[in-house]
Amino acid sequence: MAILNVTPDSFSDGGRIKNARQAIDAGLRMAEAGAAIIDIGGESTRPGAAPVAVDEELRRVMPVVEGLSRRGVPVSIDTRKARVMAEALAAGASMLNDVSALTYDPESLEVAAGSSATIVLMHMQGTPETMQEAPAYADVVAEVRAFLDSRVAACVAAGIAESRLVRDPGIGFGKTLDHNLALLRNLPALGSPLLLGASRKALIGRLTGADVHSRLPGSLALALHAARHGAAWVRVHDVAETAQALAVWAACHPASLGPH
Ligand code: PT1
Repeated sequence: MAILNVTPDSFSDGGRIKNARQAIDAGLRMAEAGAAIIDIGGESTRPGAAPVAVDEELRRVMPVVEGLSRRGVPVSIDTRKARVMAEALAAGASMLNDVSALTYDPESLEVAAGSSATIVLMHMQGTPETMQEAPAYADVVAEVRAFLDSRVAACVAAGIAESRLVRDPGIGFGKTLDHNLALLRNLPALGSPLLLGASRKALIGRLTGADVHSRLPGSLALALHAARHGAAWVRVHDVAETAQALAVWAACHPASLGPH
């Protein structure tokens, strides 16, 4: 899964049309580089980020969802809002990626149930604005597992086939370094299928001192770690580099991935 952020800070200048065109080009390049799906997001959910109004989020993401879908590129919509989900689905998105696991918007479960999309259910403690202030758990692995189980159960009760659901521990979402490491050391305990999003995240900086622009090696290590422990998906910025790392790794692990 390739990350395609369509937020003001992710584009230099120019109008919305120019930015949409740049984003579509970036998405096409990531698909060519080996991404199975492009995850389009118009509301940052990194630590400290403020919410975005629904109309603004739609203005950011819809031209890109439409542009990539029209060109046959599989699209995932990274949103917490039911209306953004519904419009992206209507334009051709085939995956819903919700960092709130369909808890933020009371209408999102119904939108998801009315679609045939694959749905990513992610764990977060708190909200993006404040989640890193004082994350606390008695047993982070058990609590994340229980939350994911409860969201899977809510989706199944709403009529969504369990085969459409993907679990995500939410690396960096209301977690200290130790919480993130406990989850990474216990991925199989979280259930399956699993998606891991750790690309360029702060834990790599905490472990190595690398700043956000120098975290490709750590990101590759985390992608390979996730694959080794059975993750079905990795959400990454650096598609070509990750695809190469996974292809070489898969050739050495014939049972795990790839055509061998
Ligand atoms: C993720 C994810 C996401 N991450 C899914 N969607 C972000 N399913 C956005 C940091 O610690 O992991 N899974 N959508 C980006 N959010 C963050 C969070 C970015 C923490 C950076 C950090 O640096």
